[in-house]
Amino acid sequence: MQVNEARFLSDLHALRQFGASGVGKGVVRRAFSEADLAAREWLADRIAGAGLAPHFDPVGNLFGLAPGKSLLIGSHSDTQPEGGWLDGALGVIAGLEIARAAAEAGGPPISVVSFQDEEGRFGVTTGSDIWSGKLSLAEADLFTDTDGVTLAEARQTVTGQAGEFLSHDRFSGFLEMHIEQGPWLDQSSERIGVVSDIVGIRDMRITFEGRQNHAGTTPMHLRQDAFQALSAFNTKLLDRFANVVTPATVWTIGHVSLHPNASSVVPGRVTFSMQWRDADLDRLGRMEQIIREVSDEIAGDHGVKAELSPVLGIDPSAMDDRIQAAFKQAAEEAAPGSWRSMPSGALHDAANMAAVMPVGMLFVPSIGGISHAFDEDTDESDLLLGLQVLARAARLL
Ligand code: HGY
Ligand code: MN
Ligand code: MN
Repeated sequence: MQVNEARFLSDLHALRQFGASGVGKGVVRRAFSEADLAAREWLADRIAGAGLAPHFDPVGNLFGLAPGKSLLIGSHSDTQPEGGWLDGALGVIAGLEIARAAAEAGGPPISVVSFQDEEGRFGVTTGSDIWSGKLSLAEADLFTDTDGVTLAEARQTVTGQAGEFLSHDRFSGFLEMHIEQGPWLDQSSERIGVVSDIVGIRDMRITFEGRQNHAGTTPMHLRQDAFQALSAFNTKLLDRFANVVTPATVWTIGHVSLHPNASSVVPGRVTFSMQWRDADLDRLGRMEQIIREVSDEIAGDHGVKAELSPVLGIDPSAMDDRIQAAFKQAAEEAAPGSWRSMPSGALHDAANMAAVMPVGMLFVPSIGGISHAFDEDTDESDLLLGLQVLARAARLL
């Protein structure tokens, strides 16, 4: 099996054109958007051209299937509202190239996948959450994006082409190559990361409902101001978390929707995302407890009503030992002394797949440690080295 580097790079750049933002190599390709659906059609054509069978499942995960039992390689091709060109796309196109090269060589049987909504427009990693069986399609159909669109509505666009959910038994394991999206490889000038574990994540929405009123006439002491409640919530949360977190723990309020969002109106309502990540399951639980306590206290102090959504998430997961060993051997052969074993602070479909089959992940460096931003990038030589290490490991396995 011989991978074709020029064909791999050409496909990677072709995928970037779907939803190209016009800012550097940035991409806007949210799950189920026009750009995402067009990219999936293009990918299905490339899959068919590679001699693999394209298969869409009911949530829009796209597979390129080799006959019989196969190794599955891939990632996702949707992006954040402002995304880079490599997050997800790299792993999908690397999977396509290796599956194509294997088909040309007459084996081994390798299939490719592009999961749908890894970036959590609706859930956390929606397509693989559902396929892994952790979440039912019926439950997920009720999830809404930040504009109130449900997954059921969004996936109407793909139900026409959808087949069944595939059996996990079809696959002997799952490999995902990804950009690191953090600073460690870039800072150390190492070129490959072999992932040991993926941290756990929890994600929810919180609403503080106060009283909308006139910003000139309402005395400060009579206000039930939703923004002030959020501001105080954040301050109190930092203070309480300090007793529980480690330097590796992270948490983010990344989406805030303030109503009615006008300068002369005391805000009556705020809805915001609350996300936290850590490698320790117990710590994730203690942080949730603190979030609930602080919400209650803020509701009392500010005269607002706190509503907390159900908590979504993925537990911390370990990568398969045998696959890690194959990656380490392949990395040492291709880049002697220039790789490391490391945990993943970002979430990946591999974390869901670890519950149903042996899984491994490979990282290449992110320039400046930047991702989930238009200027995310990686040196071309590192993209090609990653492809070669992934192909070597696939052969070893
Ligand atoms: O947020 C994450 O870690 C992933 O990119 N969805
Ligand atoms: Mn990703
Ligand atoms: Mn991402």
